[in-house]
Amino acid sequence: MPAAVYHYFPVKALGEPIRLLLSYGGQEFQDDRIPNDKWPEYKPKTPFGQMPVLELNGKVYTQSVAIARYLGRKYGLTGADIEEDFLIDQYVDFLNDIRSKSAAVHYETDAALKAKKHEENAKTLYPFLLQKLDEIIKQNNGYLVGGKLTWGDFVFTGLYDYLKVMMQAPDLDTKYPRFKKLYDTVQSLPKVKEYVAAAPPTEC
Ligand SMILES: N[C@@H](CCC(=O)N[C@@H](CS)C(=O)NCC(=O)O)C(=O)O
Repeated sequence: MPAAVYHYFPVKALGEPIRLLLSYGGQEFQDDRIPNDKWPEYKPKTPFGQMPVLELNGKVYTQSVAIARYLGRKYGLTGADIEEDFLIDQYVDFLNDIRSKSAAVHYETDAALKAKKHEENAKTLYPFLLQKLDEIIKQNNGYLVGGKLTWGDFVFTGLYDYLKVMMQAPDLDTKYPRFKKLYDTVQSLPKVKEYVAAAPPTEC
């Protein structure tokens, strides 16, 4: 068995930040993309009945943010002090709030209700949240925290395509060029770039 096996669905979504971090850290891993029809078989073997799950050096890790923070520490992608570490946590939680608010609409099964909820969010909530996020990146010289690369930037980049789809915002790159610039910065890190080039293409 390889030293690392990473289990997630065959999409980016919540799983991609960890694939990007493992790649950045030069950690070879088996990218085990479990399709929906195979999930019921694997689910009972996971710690909490959910993915992502990372097997590394004989240990099992789960919870996407905890894993991202752990790999961030491992690969020197933390803040300069506990104040910056706090800010990374704060902004990663904020990103996940944006994710869960847009997911609540994206996964709504009643089409009319979905359209209504989307219209409401697109009018005020999404612009409010996205402007806040843009301001954070502006104040931090193109990154989330401290004007330098941290594991929070990997969470942002990994979630970005998923957020675009869930918010029905294909124009996010042009509306908020700082988002695209940060995304490109992370995606063009040499080892990350190698992973991205070889990864199966998925919309989000
Ligand atoms: N808090 C968890 C949430 C994990 C989660 O929601 N995983 C979803 C996929 S994104 C899942 O495993 N869904 C299948 C299921 O619950 O059966 C984390 O951040 O890792």
